[in-house]
Amino acid sequence: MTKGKTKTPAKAKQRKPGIVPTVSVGTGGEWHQSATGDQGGLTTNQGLGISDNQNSLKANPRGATLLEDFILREKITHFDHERIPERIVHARGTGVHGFFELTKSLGKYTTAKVLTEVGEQTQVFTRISTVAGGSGSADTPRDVRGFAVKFYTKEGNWDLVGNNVPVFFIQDAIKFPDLVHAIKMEPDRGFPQAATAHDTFWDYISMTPESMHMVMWIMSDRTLPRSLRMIEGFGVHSFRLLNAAGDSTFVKFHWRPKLGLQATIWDETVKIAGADPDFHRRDMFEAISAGAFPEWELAVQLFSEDDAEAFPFDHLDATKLIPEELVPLQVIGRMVLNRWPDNFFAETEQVAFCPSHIVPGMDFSNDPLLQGRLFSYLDTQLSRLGSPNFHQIPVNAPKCPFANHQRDGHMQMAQPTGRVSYEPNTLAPDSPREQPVIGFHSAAAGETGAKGRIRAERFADHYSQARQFYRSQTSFEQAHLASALVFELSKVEHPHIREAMVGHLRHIDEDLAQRVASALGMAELPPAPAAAVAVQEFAPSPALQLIGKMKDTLEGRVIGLLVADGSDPDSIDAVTEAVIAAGARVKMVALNIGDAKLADGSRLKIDGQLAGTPSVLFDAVAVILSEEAAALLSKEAAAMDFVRDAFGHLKAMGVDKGGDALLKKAGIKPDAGVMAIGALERFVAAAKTRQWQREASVRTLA
Ligand code: HDE
Repeated sequence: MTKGKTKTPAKAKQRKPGIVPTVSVGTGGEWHQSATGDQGGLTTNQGLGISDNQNSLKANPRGATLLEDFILREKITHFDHERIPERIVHARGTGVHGFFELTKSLGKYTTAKVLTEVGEQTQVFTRISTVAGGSGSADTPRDVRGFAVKFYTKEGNWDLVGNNVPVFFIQDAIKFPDLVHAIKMEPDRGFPQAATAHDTFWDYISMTPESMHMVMWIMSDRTLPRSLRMIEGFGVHSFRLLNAAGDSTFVKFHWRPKLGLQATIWDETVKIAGADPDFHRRDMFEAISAGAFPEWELAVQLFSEDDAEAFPFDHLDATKLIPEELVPLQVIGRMVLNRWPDNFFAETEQVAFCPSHIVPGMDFSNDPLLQGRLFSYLDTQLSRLGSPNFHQIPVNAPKCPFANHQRDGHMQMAQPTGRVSYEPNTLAPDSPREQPVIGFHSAAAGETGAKGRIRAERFADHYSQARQFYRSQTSFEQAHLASALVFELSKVEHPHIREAMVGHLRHIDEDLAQRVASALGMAELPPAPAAAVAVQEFAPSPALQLIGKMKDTLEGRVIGLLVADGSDPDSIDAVTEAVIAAGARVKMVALNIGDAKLADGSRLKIDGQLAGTPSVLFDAVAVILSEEAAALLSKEAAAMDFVRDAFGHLKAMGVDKGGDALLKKAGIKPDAGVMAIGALERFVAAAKTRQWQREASVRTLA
């Protein structure tokens, strides 16, 4: 038998020892050897060879450090300035390179080559982020995920800067600073970090009825992704496509993960934050290193101005979505992420996305949120990256030629030649000129009506799609959503805020309001606020479920095997083989790291020590133990937690006799999701999903 079949992630690309990269100024990120130091030697930023990198210059062996030590000062000064301002939102992110391949031409609707040249591969850089927390916060708070893709097209960079939720909190950009201030740490106390469960957030939301649809999404399991590889992405706003005749069609963009959607259970999420704050980043890193490249389909919803008129909502309102049942999705391509950045700071931190980066054949809609974003991103990059030349940073630079007469500024890396820096000119016939035919054109959209600080009338319906979302969910998802509201509102100190929120819920669904009110200990339902317009009854949309979008696969999943000295090698082998054949990875967990000595005397490599490798890190578990080991582990709190949590988090569990004994000690009453290790097919099938029916037996949900 083969032991320890765990696929160890391939070693990340490493530079040869001894070849020390030095500066990269003006070289587009290529490293080169020092000019004056020894070959491959350490130098200052001026190329001066460094003779001693361990001792600063002292007046005598026990004397003061001298101000003269310019080498020490250069090194410390550079270090002191290593951080740049983090993003005010979306500070915590994971970035990966890859490509986009078009599979269906949209030539009828657009001239954009990235959407018309079937088979063409366009390089991309994708950054997936949380919104609320700082750059050092954990990966797994309840939060929307940003989903930003930079396409380096032949016609310039196109940034599709979306989220993993198709709607947003507000309808107008002027509200964004207030919304973000309300979400972030409260300014007097500096907490909570990366959490909406506090007074200022819910105070603001309770005063903002347009947020109610988004509230349904963020309280659903969509904001607890199992992996960044298992989330959808949405462009959120309507954009326009323009064809050669100048005709315009509205478009919404959707990313759909090949691995399907998968979420964690709230209690599990909380524990993951402690067990591995980098859970999502590590998962992506390991997947890329192992060659398991995540993939998404790009799909579009296309519709005309007339179609839009007939919708029972306004598509320019970012708190609304267009149900897939109303305008079906057309898959037009795929994105594969296949290369981890060489350097986190240079690429993931310095990448600058701007929704204003579009290419000829595309245009914006009048969505007032999008219109504000068109200003905000360029502005924020200027303060974050400190210079109008941020487009020269390799990760931001277009991969097609680009040229204009913009000059100078902080950190100018290019060295333009010649005496002409203006257009038109007669002095430099080869200098860049306007491109009237293939250059960017805006849609010739007519604008009428009086100027004013106005909200379109049809934006006033705040509850209909919130109701549609809630009523489209399975009963399990509804219970999670109701319980999430209870958790969040229970952290709110001011009763009037809780009551105002429950009042809003009454417009969405009386039963939901009642469930939340009861769990919050309210004697009676608070009054509902006046709604601006009557709530419309929309047909349920199953596409809004997360459970409905899970896939029947084990790919991308990790199964944990709890083993010990004396475990049965054949059982370990059988589970490992079945699980790997189904596309998952396996990790061995034992009381101690190193090797376990199995019943036949062979040795098995252990991947994780029990105390640091709880079952929350796995999608399903198998417990394979000798009876002596089971007795020993029953005195080990981490082992008890391992099985109790796996059970409580609705995971499939495979057990042998010893495993079964451990479960008994832990007080677990086995159900259909707990099976003898021999029932491999059943185990693999159950590991693909959660044991939803078990939930009522392990948790009181609202
Ligand atoms: Fe952003 N948003 N946003 N946003 N956003 C930023 O730009 C802003 C909104 C989104 O991985 C900032 O570079 C305004 C919606 C993503 O680097 C900033 C408004 C959607 C990222 C900014 C919105 C997004 C950002 C902060 C309301 C989904 C991370 C740092 C009008 C469609 C990109 C930065 C990355 C980042 C402004 C609302 C997505 C401040 C004013 C809606 C994925 O410019």
